[in-house]
Amino acid sequence: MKEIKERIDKLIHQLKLRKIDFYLISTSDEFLNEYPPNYNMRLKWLTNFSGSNGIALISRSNKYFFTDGRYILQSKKQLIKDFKIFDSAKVNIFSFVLNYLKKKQIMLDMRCFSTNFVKTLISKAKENRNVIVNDKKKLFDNLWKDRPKELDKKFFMLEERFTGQSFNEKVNRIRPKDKSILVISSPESVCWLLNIRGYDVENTPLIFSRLILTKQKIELFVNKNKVPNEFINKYKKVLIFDINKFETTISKYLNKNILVDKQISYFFYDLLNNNNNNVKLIDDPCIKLKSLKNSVEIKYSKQAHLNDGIALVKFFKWLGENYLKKKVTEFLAAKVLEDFRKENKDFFSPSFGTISASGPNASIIHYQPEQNSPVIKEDNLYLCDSGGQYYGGTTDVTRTVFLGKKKPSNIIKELYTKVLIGHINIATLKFPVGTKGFQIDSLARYNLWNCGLDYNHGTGHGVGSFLGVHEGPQSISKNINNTVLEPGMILSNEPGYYKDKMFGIRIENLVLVKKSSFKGFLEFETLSLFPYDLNLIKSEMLNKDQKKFVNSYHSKVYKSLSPFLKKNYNLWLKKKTKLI
Ligand SMILES: [Mn+2]
Repeated sequence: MKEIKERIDKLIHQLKLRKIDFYLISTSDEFLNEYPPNYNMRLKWLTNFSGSNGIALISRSNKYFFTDGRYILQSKKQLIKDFKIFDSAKVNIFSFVLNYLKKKQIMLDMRCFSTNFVKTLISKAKENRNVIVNDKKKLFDNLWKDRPKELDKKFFMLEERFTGQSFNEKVNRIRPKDKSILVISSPESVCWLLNIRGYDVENTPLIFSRLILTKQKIELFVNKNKVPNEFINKYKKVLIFDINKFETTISKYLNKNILVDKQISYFFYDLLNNNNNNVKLIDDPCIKLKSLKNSVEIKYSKQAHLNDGIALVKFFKWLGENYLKKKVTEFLAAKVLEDFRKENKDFFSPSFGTISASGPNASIIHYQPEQNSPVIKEDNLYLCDSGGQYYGGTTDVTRTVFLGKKKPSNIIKELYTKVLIGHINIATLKFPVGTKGFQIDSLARYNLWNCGLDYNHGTGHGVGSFLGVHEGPQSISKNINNTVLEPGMILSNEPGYYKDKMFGIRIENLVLVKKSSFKGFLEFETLSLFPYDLNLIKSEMLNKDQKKFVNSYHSKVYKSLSPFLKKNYNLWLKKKTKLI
């Protein structure tokens, strides 16, 4: 912690020299991804906060931190005591600046914040004559002396048998038909569009890149050392530039019609918005298209879920048999699970850092065990939220199990069953075409709400095809999101319940939106394949249809996985999927 204090003090010293009151810094980098690489984890380096969503606002006398419900407990643990922490659902950075700051100079690196963010911040700041200043001279980056280096590992091309759509087809769907210039700033969109994947981010096969598309030209901006010869030979129409040329290229545009995605960093938007250009902020057209999985992507997603189910059976059987005999730490459990996933030849990497949490640690929604993590304890709940990137598909699955010789308490069983009912409400729902995710979110919370309980995270997020484990535009959440749920979208279904410092329960499957047999209605097909914990289900709380769902899901799990498992695993799985 001494190191952290010194870093913050150095930053404050620099602010003083420049007569700046506050420095604003967040978890995102210039590519605005949820998970930046270690060499861009500025907030973590400065504050020790390792979560995926946080904003710090730092002055000589005050330190504020904003994060969402998933990370409140974690930030309290990781940050130095001087920070005052806010749940951004209640006080976010914008309302804070508006209500609590007056005539302050606030500096931030405008490369690392979206256009929307900076525009909103500037407008809120103005009201009390606060001024937003760009960290042009990289004051912050200059403080970070021992910054890790970027790796130059070559990217690779995904064959059409995995993507179901060629790069040409995709480009033709979004390319401007007139003289406009379309600027795609999101690396995820570029990877989807070009059917390429790489190694720039841990757990997501991303390549840091940008793309410019006109009626005639396709210009790719990427670290040239990462481009394989195969790509140069096959994609002859793509002009390749070094990623550093992006800034100079767009700053040269003059009198152009430019379409650019809303999510571009403010710094680049500002460059475009010069020289008499007509800049229109649009929804990145790739985002919607990539959310609608084609039949090939669905096929590979199902294959990935089958692979994943096999690994989960091996893992949970191993865990049940070993946690008493050996000292199994949360960290070791995560490692063993990863090793079982690795047995599959199509496994690429985990899809995020495994949340392997025993007892009270599971109440930290995005807890990640470190090497010195505690041993998994007996007669406790154990929560494991993990996923895999497989060639062609991405998975994300959570199971909460009771480990112990005693029986779980009645109250734990009741809470687990309430969470399960919410999960089943989503899994079995039929809903009219045109329904948006936020309109069904309360169905997952209904049983908890009626007891005055809730969970502090969304019910469902979109999931990519061998790409981001969190992707838009769809979601199931309390937050209003006007994206309509459409056939082909994949989402998570993950209600939970958490008791601070005591335990955590979450049940998560991925679901695919598809047409229902009722005309004009849609429904979900559950993709994940692993049983719920029968020891934790209070079956008298389930109605006939809910019991039927559990039984038919469990029989599907057994039927799907058993042909690929040896006899001892099947005996175990049979017990775990017996009728209730
Ligand atoms: Mn999830």
